[in-house]
Amino acid sequence: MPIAEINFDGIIGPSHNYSGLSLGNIASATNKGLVSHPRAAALQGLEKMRHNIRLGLAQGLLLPHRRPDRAWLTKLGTTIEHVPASLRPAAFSASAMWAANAASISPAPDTRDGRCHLTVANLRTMAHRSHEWPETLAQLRLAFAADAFTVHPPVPATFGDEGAANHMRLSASHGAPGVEVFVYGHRGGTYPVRQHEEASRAVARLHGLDPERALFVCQSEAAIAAGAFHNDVVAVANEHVLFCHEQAFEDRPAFYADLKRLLPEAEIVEVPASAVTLEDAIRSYLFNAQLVTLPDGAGMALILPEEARDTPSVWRWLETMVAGNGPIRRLHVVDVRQSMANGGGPACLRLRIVADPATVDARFLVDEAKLDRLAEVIEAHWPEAIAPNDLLEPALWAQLDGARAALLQALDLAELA
Ligand code: SUG
Repeated sequence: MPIAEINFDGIIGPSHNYSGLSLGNIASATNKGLVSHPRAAALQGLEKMRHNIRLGLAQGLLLPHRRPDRAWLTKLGTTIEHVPASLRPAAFSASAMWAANAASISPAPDTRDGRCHLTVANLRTMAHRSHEWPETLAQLRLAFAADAFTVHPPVPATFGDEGAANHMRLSASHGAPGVEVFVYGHRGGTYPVRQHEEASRAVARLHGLDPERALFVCQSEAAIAAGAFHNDVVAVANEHVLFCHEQAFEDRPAFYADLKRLLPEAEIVEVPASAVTLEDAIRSYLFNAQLVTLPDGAGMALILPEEARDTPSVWRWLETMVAGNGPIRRLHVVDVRQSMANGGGPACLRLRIVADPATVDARFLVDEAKLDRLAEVIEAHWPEAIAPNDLLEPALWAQLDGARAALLQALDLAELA
């Protein structure tokens, strides 16, 4: 089978909760302390996958991580029974669901050795995400064990790396050599910068990219300060199309000129601030859409969160766009409200890998029948609701352990136990 885009969605874990852990992520801060609905959340995630399978797209999955993370607490000199309140939510976070932060990917056509390279993100800036990488590494080493891939451990934690959420690839087609764009931050107003330039440059070297075809672009301070804690909150790319907000990058004329020089067929669909403010873009997650190429020459489509349709300036702009003659032809809306309430839209939930699906461990690929089986596991084992104080309850810890065991069994992935 030829090289294709495969989206690996993170299954939303049974400990999904709203703890307000991410400074600079406005939804996370706003919804701190609300009651979450892990079962509904995970089912929303499955329905997004089903939606995309029905569009004819290849679909994979990544698993929720073991929560509470007792091994991490051991390293911090404590246990789940004695953990201080300041650390407890971080030990329970289901944040591995946002698979766009799992790793950075350079597909085979871009690399010196002709392999697809993956570097696991260290996610060092946020405590609750800094302990994702060991299990992400274990899963990726299993899923991408074939010779077609090289899976790298994270770059040293001195330099923050948040994976594919700060990386875009543009190419004439998925199988053609691409231009890889690494977006880092220098300043974020009062908010932290999560992607460090040195981490991005290290990933490009590790992947064996042609230095002439890798661009390093600074995210605008205004975007980070307005709540775009990752570049994928203000920009997304697919094949030859870059879809972005006017204020996404610090020096956009230089970036656009470099891109056009390296990929003359690049089309930049820029949304002006006069039509959609940064605030509306961030509130609606307009750019956290999945921009996909539809099979059978039907052009490109945006898979958007419902919040984009609910935001008048955004929906007006989108309807005008698809009525015109641009490369993005269709709009699809999905309900991922439980994830959105923590600042994770459709694109956050997926890690995009361009590869031959036949080279991936089939246990990490999904079809509708597998989604049906997963829905049964989720219905039976995921908590209906989690309120902040529930994290103190041993009955919840036991339910989380049971949910994980049932999922691993359903996916035949006992190696991860
Ligand atoms: O890292 N939210 C995640 C959202 C990640 C979105 N991913 C991309 N943009 N690709 C984050 O800020 C909130 C968890 C909490 O507050 O309980 C959280 O981690």
